Amino acid sequence: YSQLKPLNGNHHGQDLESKLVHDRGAFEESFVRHVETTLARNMYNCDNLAAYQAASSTVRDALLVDWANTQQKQTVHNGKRVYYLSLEFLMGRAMDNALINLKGRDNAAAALSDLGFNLEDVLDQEPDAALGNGGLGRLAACFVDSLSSKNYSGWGYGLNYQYGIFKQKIIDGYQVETPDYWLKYSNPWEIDRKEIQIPVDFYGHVYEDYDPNSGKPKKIWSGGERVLAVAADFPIPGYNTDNTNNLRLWNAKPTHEFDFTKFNAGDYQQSVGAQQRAESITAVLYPNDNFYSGKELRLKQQYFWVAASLHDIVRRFKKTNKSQWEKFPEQVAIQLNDTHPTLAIVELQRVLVDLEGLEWDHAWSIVTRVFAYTNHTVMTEALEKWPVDLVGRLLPRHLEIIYDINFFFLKDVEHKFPDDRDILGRVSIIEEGNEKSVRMAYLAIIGSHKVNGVAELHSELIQTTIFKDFVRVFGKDRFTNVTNGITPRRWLRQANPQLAKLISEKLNDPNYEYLTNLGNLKKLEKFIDDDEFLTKWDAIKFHNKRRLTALVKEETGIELDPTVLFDVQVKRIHEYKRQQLNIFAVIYRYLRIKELLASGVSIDEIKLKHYISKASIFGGKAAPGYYMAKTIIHLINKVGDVVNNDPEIGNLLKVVFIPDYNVSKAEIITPASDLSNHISTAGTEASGTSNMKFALNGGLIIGTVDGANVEITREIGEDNIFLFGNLSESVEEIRHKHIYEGVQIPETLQKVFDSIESGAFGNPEEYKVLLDGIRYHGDHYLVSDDFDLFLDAHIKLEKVFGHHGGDASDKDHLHRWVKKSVLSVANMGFFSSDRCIDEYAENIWNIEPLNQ
Ligand code: OAK
Repeated sequence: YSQLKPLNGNHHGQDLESKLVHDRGAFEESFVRHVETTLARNMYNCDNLAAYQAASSTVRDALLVDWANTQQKQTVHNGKRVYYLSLEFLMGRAMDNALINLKGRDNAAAALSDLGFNLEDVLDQEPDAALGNGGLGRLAACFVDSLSSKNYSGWGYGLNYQYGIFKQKIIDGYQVETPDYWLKYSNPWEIDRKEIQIPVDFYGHVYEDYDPNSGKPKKIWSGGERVLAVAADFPIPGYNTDNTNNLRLWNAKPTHEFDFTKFNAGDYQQSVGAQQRAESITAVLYPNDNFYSGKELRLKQQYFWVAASLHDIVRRFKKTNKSQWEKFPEQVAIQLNDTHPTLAIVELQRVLVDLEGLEWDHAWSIVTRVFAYTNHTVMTEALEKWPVDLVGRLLPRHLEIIYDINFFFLKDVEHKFPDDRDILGRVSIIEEGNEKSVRMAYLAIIGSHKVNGVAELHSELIQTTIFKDFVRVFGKDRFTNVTNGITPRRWLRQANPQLAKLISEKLNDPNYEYLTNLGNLKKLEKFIDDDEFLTKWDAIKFHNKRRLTALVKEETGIELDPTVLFDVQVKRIHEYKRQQLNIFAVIYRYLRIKELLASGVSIDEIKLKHYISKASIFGGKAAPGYYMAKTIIHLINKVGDVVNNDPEIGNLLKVVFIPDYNVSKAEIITPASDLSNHISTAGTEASGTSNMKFALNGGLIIGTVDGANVEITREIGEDNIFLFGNLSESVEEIRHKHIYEGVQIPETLQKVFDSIESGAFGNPEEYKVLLDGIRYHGDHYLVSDDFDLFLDAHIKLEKVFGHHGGDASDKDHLHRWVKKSVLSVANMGFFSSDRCIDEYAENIWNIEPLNQ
C-alpha cells in the first residue's frame, strides 16, 4: 500500500466519467453500446424499460470511475472510517439522484431526447429499492447521501433482501400485501462482488481447549451450520464532489461444502435442501415498523449481517495495521442504527478474545471505544428482547460472552451503588422471568461510548425514562442528542425541481451550492414582501398539486380539485401516529356539513362561513399482523367511499387513500401538500422526518408538541406552525386517569362514534376494536383528550388559508399563508442531514472529512 499514490489530474478514468456525464455525444454513444451489448437488443427494439437499463448502465459506468478512485484515495489516506450498520436502507430510486449528484441531468435529458426518449418516462421505469420500513430506513439512506456529499469515508452495511417492503394493494377498502420482487430485471446499480465471500456459522457447541502458544485455556466454538455472505456493492455518489462511498449489502448463499455423510446415507435430497435454505436468510425484509416480533429467522439475519460486516471491517484493518489492535479505535467507528446490530458488540469481543487472543479487559476497552448506539423509539413494544434459550441455541459462544459482559458490568454497578440492591435487577442485560431474555438496548448502551436519541425531546425522554438507571451508572456524558435531518438533494432538488430552481435564482446561486449549505436558505427572508416572488412561489405549489392530482386519479380514479387545501398524512399506519384522530375529525366535518345542508344552508354559504374546501389525503402501510392499523386503513377507505360519492358535497370535501406509499410516491406527494399532519401522542414519535420534508417544500404543519416538531417550531417560529394537544409531561397522568376514572368522550367525538355505529361507513362490527380501545380500554393514545383541540387548530388554520381559489391575485392567501410557507423554508437549514453527519463526526465518531 505504500506504493499506492493518490491520483491527480485527468487520467483516463476521470476523463471517461466526465464525458459520460457531461458530453451529450458520449452519453448517446454509451447508451447505444449498452443497448446492443449489455441488453443484446438494437435501437429499433428499445422501449422505455430498455432505455432505462441502457441509460442507467451509462450513468453507472461514470459512477464506477469515481467510486474506484474514492476507495483508492481512502486507502492511501489510511484515516479513520465510519461504518453505519443498518438493517434497513430505504433508498428509493437511484438514477435521478445519481444524475443530480453528478450534475449530469440536463445532459442526460438532452441525449435521451435526441434518441427519442423522455427522461421523466425513463426514470419512471426504475423500481424503488425499498429495503426498509419507514423512518429508520429512510434516515439511513439520507445519511449515506450526506456521508458522501460531505467527503467523509463512510460505508453502509446492510442486507440485500430479495423482497423489500411488500406492495400494498387496496381491495374493497382493505390492505392486501403482495410481494415486492424488485430484482425482476437485473439491477444496474448493484455490483456483485462474488469473490468476497465470508463464512458465517450458526448453532453448534462450545468446548474448551488449550492454546499451544500461551498454554492457557481457550474457548472454541464449533458451528453446526455454515452460510456464505456474498457482497453486493452499491456506489453512493456525493453531491458536487467525486467522493463516492460504498454501501455493501450481503447476500446469503449456500456453502460449496457438502455433507457427505448425509449423502452417503442416501439423503441427497435433504442435503441439497438444507443448503438451499441458506438463501432464505436474506430473502425478505421483516415488515414491522416500531415493533419487535422475536422470530428466529430475524435473529439469524442480524447475526449473519453483523458477522459478515465485522469480518470485512477487521480484514480491511489488518491489511494495513496487522495486529496493532490499539489502533483499531483510531481507524474504525461503528454506528449501530437502533439495537438490530447489537450482536456486533459481542462478535467483536469474541473475535478479539477467542480468535486474536487478547485479554478480556483489553478487548473490551477497544470494543467500547468503537461502538456508538442510536435509539429510535421509546415504544416498549419495539424494544428487542431475545429469549436466552434462542440465543444460546443459535449462538452458544455469544451467549456466554453476553453473560460475561453482564457479570463484569454488574460487579461495577454493585461497587458503585453498594446500598442499592434493586438497581442490579433493573440494569441487568438479562431479564429474569418466565422466559429469560437478553435486553438488547442495555447491551448496546453498555458496549458503546455514546448513546443518542434523534430529537431533543426524545433524547431527554430516554434519559429520564427507559434508560434513567444507566444515566446514574455511566453519567450524563454517555448520552447525547443528534436531531435527525433529511437530504435536500432528494427532498428538495429532486422532488421539487421548480422550487429548487426559484430558490437558486433568488439566492443568486446558479450552481445550487445551497444544497450543501442549507443555512443559505435564510436569505429567502429578504423577499418576504415581494408579491411577485410570493405569487411565483404559490404557482409552484399549485403546479405540484396538479402533479399529485394526476397521481391520485391514476391510482384511485378520484378527481381532486387542485385549488382546495391539500391536507396530507402519509407515514406508516400506527395507533401512536394517530391516523384515527385525523379520520375521526374528517367524519366530524362531514357530519356537520350534512347538518348544515339539511338545515337549509347552501354549499356556497358553507364554504364562505363554515368550512373551506379541502382534500384529506392519506397513505401508508400497516404491518401485516397489526389488526388495529388495518382497521384504520379500512375506515379511511370507507369514509372516502361515502364522502366522495355524496352528490351534495362536491369539492367541499374529498377523502383519498393513496395505495402503496413509498419513496418515489413521497417525492410527488411531499411538494404538493398545503398542510401535513404530525399528530402523534406527545412523547411517542422519536423525531419524525417527513415533518422536515414537508416544511422544506413549503407545506405548513399541524402537529403535536412531539419529536422534532419542537425544534422545527423553534427554527421557523411558532406563528408558522399549528401546534395543539396535551404535552408529553401530562401524558402519564392522563393515562392513569383514564384507567382509574374512565375516559371522557367529548360530544363532538361521540357524534362521530354514533355515526360509525349506525353503519354509515359499513358494518360497525369492523370498527368495534377501534372504538372500544378508546372508550373502554384506557384510550392509551389520548384521542379523546386531543380531539377538540385538533378541531380548534383546524378552525384557526383554515382562517389563515382562506378561501383560496388557486388564483394568483388572491392577496389574502398570499400574505397570510404563502408568507408562512416561505418563512418555513427559509428557516429549515438546520434539518439538512449534512448537519447531522457533521455532528456525529465531531461528537461521536471523531473523524474528519477527506479533502478532495
Ligand atoms: C423502527 C424499528 C424499530 C425501532 C424504531 C424504528 C423506527 O423507524 N423509528 C423511527 O425512526 C425515525 C428515524 O430516527 C424517527 O424519525 C421516527 O420518529 C421513529 O419512529
